[in-house]
Amino acid sequence: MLRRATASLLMPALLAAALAGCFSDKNGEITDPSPDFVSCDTSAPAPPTDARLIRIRNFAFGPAQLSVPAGTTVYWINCDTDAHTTTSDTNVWGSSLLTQNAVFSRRFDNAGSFPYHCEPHDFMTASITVQ
Ligand SMILES: [Cu+2]
Repeated sequence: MLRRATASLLMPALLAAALAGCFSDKNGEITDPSPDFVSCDTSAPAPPTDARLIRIRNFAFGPAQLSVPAGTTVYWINCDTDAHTTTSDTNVWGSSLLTQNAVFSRRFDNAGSFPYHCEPHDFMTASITVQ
């Protein structure tokens, strides 16, 4: 009786969390499928002028410092077997846990400095400057 009541309460919450994880994160999105240049393979084609790629590899964002013109879409791909996030220090965006080869993207329309980190690994820090 108690077990059934608990399950019925949990199911909608779990479903909502699963759907949110599939389709969108806060102020950004999980990108699936991704454009060709979004790859852990460093011989992938260069991004178009309105996009940039950040690879998460060996517990670091690369490049850690990125400067882009306003209107640029930034893609992050996780090249590690461990899961990581891209999480704004100032609550501007936040991805869910990205498993290996998962991609998150966000378009930066406003100028400013946007420091971010990885939620499980607070030593992983980086920033994006939008001009
Ligand atoms: Cu991490």
